[in-house]
Amino acid sequence: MSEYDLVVRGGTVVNASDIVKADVGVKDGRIVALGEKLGAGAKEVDASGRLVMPGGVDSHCHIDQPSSTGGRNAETFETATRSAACGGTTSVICFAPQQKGVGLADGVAAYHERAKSACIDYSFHIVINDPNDAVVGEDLPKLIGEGHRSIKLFMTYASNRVDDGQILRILEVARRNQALVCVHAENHDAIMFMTEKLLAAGLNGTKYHSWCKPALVEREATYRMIALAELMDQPIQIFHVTCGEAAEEIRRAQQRGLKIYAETCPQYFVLTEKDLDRDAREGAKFLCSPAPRTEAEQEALWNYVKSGTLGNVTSDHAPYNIGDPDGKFWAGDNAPFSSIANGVPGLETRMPIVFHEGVVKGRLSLQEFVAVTSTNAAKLFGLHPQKGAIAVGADADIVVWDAEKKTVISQDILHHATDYTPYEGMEVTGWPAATIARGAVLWQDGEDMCEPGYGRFLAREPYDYIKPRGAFPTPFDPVAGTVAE
Ligand code: DUC
Ligand code: ZN
Ligand code: ZN
Repeated sequence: MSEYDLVVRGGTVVNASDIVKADVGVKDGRIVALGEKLGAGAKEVDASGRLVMPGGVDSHCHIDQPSSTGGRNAETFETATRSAACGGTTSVICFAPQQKGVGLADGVAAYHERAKSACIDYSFHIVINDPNDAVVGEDLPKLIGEGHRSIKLFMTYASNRVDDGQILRILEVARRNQALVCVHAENHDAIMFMTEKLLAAGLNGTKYHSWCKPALVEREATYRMIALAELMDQPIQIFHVTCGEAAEEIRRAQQRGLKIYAETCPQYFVLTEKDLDRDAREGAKFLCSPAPRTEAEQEALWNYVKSGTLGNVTSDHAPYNIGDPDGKFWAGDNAPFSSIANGVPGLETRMPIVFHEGVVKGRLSLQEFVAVTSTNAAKLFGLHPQKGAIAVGADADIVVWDAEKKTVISQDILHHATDYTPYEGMEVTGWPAATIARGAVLWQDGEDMCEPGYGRFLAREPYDYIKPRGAFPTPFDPVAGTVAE
């Protein structure tokens, strides 16, 4: 009988902390041995000449979810997670949104049902757009207690946005119940004002999407959100940072010891506002929020990734079909930029683009690549060391990486259900040779072996990153209602 269920043999194991040559032995879905010349596995994956890294943890993806700006999401949990696995990702955290007219608990239960077709493990951020008494007093504490340890709020989008008073209520309930608050930070009123003015001036094209929401609307909202979090002593994560000026606010807050975390996304490394300056059919492929910026901002972002201000890189996968009347153009073929569904698909291309732009171009070490694509998100969302590490006792979530393989990204080779990729024609070096999730091989040398329903819900217990600092700006604790001695 074989000693192991699976051995990944002969590769170079890269963790966020170090690099070693080792075989990886797997039993019952977990890593049980790391070492030289391990005994036989019932199954063996040859990793010689390849990197063996923790499977990706993509902590920001919109799957089978209604859009904030109209349009039908193009993916089911099956298609999205299949595509993620083929791109080296083994866990996703997506969104269970509060839906109008449906109690929060019922809405979340409906998402658990949909997610039953997932091919890889998953967890949820609970999206709150109406923090009423029932939600903050009853539903949310219960859901957090059941392992949904992160909340998402939007500072913009008419259908989702919460105002500063509502934000404070959400921060309060998160602090009381130990959950992280994740934020889409853009100034809603400024965006609406600019949009009205642009449309009134006849400037409707996709190019003007970036004009209605310049970097300063992101910087202002980021700064405001940090201030509100500081007032409540509540850890937060700022989602999809696109520019140096917002990242700088985050850096300053971190330097003062505040628990402010932040991510960026591959689209902000490789797309710019020039991609929006095309006819609507083409421009819509790149239309996402916040808007893609400039090449100078791309370089600025890398510096903040390198220094750790921006700790993880997520896909913000938000797929809307170009050719579907309910997709990007749900409001009609001639819709202005303000009525085109926001978002780009990217679960499958996230790791290859970060590897190419980061490691191949000399901006990141291999360990930093692992940190920003896997380990840091696992830590930030309470999944580490079960996820995000090649270590004895961890889940056997592994990507075997071919660092030499050149691939031209194109719609033909991807496994998502979206009808385009914004990265069509981009050549990258580095692609997953095999993806293994809890010991099962899901993808190997071009063959997809994903099984719908294999993925499991990841309930999350309280953990260090979401513990408050224990310091308010005044002696008054607004959560407990007490005054410090
Ligand atoms: N912006 C969002 O806020 N969410 C999904 C996609 C997008 O572009
Ligand atoms: Zn967002
Ligand atoms: Zn998003």
